[in-house]
Amino acid sequence: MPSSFQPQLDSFQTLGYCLFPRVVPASLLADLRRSAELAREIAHRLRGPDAQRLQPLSAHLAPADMRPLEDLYALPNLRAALAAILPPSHRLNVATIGVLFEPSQKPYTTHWHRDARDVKDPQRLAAWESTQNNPDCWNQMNLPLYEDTCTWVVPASHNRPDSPGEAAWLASQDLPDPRPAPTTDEEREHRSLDNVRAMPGGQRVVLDAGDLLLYRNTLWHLGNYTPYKRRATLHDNPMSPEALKLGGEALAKR
Ligand SMILES: O=C(O)CCC(=O)C(=O)O
Repeated sequence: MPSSFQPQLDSFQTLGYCLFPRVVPASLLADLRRSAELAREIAHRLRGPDAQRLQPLSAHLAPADMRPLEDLYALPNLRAALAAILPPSHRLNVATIGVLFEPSQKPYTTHWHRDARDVKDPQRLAAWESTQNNPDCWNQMNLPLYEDTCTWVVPASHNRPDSPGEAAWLASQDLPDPRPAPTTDEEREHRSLDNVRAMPGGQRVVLDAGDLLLYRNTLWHLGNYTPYKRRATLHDNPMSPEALKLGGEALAKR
């Protein structure tokens, strides 16, 4: 492993995520943006103007429009970055890549979550916890094609149980919200940010076009979106089919 990846490896292991600047060259960025804009039109047609994603792109785009994504996954520096951080079992598969968009009408935020964890079902929760620290499972990446400040994380939450503050936030979600419902887009935007900032230790991740964010999706995280922040962020799970299946089986357990 090149010693230059050591800071990213330390960050991934201790904080649950790491950033690689400028993985995508400018010429490829242009081609990827063209494919992502085609995907945006399809997402809006299929899922409406506030569609969060289209995934997998391979189910929707013509082979010629998938070519830039194939070129992306062939980039030696992208492959080297993943090889430096992820276990040897990891795989890049262009068939599974998707793209995340901003809403074109209404601001909103996803809830804080650890991907696929079901806290209401003890058996499924135990199954998720049994894979939480399996390095083959739960690896995710974002590759923004425009500057992206939508993703927030709680650094270093990926490999531990909930802190008392996180547990209190979770419990608060079951209580009725005494605040009046927002009526304007600006009130909605502020309410989203209030909800984002209610999680102790939450931090915004700042990415520029062409950067790579690699993270454990066992990390507390969310996406906070507004129509005026243009977004087309490629999104995938660089894991082996076996690791994907293992995670899926843990989740399906009853
Ligand atoms: O938009 C993001 O970066 C995160 C999205 C996310 O966590 C989700 O959709 O579950």
